[in-house]
Amino acid sequence: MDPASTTKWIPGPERLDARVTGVDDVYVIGHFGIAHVDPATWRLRVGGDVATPLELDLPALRAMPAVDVPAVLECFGNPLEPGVFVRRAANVVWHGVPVAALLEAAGAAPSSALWATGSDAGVFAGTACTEYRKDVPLAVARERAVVALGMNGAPLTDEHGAPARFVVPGYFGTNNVKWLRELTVADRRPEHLFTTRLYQRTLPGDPGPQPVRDLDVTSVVTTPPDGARTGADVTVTGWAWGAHPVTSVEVAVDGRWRTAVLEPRGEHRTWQRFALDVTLAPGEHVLAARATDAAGRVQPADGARNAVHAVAVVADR
Ligand SMILES: Nc1nc2c(c(=O)[nH]1)N[C@H]1C(S)=C(S)[C@@H](COP(=O)(O)O)O[C@H]1N2
Ligand SMILES: [Mo]
Repeated sequence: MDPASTTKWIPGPERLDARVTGVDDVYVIGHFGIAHVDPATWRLRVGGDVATPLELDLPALRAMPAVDVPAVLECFGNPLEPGVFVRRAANVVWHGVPVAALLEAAGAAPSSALWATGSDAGVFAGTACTEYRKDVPLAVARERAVVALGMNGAPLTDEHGAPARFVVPGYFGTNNVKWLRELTVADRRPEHLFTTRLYQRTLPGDPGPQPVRDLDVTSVVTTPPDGARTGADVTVTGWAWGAHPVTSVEVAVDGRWRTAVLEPRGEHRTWQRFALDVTLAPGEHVLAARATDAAGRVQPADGARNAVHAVAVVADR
């Protein structure tokens, strides 16, 4: 990565045991570093293919009806090494204004795309950018995106995109544009480093490279932590998530897989708790978890960014 880009904090899986990740344990990524936006002069513009372009200041946005949306926030990974699983993930509660209300107020045309533009700019991967920009299908934005003003009951911090941030639950973190300054209704995808060049991949069956949007099926063991000394009786627990509900999680002790207890996902695109009680013989063991989702996707054993997560422990007698 370029020196300007910031990876401030990537907590280990053992820090992710809480259902709602504390703000201090939410990883921080900024391709051009961390922006500092003056909330007094900040405006959100809603434009492009709309009947009435909007320009809202912070009090105006705060005055609109808001919702609380728990959702997984996960980084796709280093866009220059898309096969490497960096395990930057969190589960947070966004507080914000539904994008549908903004589109309604602006009289958005029935177009195909919504562009979200951030206030940060700089050089990444040798390319100068005048903004950070993403695009998502307009229908998806209308269905579930929010302009978030808060995280976990507090206003957004600068690191996480203050004063306002675009959030699409169920999509990879890259789509959740921090320091949001503009939403643009359009009938095409924008040409940009972060839309059509990076954060693309070709999955089996795809006609060509596609933007990374839907979260992969993933699970992570949060207890016991890697390297732990345990007793004989151990509950292996962690979180499983993806764009689709996770329908089963298996836990392996030294390569022998058993079905874990898994909570259903519920209304929001959050992560789901799994747990399995196991009895370990004295000595070293490898504990692993593997999730399957409602679309039939299974975490691969290795060689993928969402490969099975394993921890090594030592059981005392
Ligand atoms: N404006 C802007 N938004 C951005 C980014 C960025 O560099 N600039 N990085 C994206 C990426 S790749 C991720 S994973 C998430 C990280 O959000 P966080 O730092 O709040 O965890 O922000 C996304 N939104
Ligand atoms: Mo990311």
